[in-house]
Amino acid sequence: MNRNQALEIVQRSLGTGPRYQHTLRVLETAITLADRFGEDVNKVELAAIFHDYAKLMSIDDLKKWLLKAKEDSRLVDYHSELWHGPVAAYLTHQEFAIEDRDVLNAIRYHTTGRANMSRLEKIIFLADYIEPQRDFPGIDETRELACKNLDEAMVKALSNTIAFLLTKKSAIYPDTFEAYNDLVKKGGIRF
Ligand code: DGI
Ligand code: FE
Ligand code: FE
Repeated sequence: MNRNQALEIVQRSLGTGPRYQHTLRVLETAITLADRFGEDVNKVELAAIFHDYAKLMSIDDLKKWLLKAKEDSRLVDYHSELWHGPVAAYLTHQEFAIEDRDVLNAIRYHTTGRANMSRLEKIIFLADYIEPQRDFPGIDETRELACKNLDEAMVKALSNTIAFLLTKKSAIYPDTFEAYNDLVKKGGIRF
């Protein structure tokens, strides 16, 4: 499937409004990161275009698809914001015959992160986090780090997200902690 076919499919689900515009910005940001870090641009394009494919689904429908996909049963005990990634990966595979595991995992884990993320997974996670219209505390530092080192940018993005969730007393999905732990340990444990 090429870029335009994928965009057409996603437009049918997201329309051309803000969520689609976000997808286009993630696509451009992800391509910049792919060029910088030598990732396969076709894979990056597919993963970026489909990453929020399920974003506008109702919570009931997302839950139904999680069951059908035999997804991690813990997900239903965490924030429903996390569910659209796994559902998008399932539907992209089932409905559009995208078979590339790395592409599917980049879509699957863009909401949560996980330990041992591939370069493609990190690129999609970060592009989603730093696309030009995002405005979180600490975003500029994450953008600067993403020009130099994907792992350091990931640690920054994950720690920002975890800190934000702590301020809200939200539960934190274990894969997010595992992504963070994995990357800080690889960078050398600091006490
Ligand atoms: O779909 P987007 O709006 O583009 O962004 P996203 O896919 O990153 O949305 C996931 C959001 O879910 C994230 O920004 C914060 C929220 N969230 C709630 N619980 C968790 C969580 N994010 C992570 N990583 N881990 C959680 O446990
Ligand atoms: Fe998302
Ligand atoms: Fe997104």
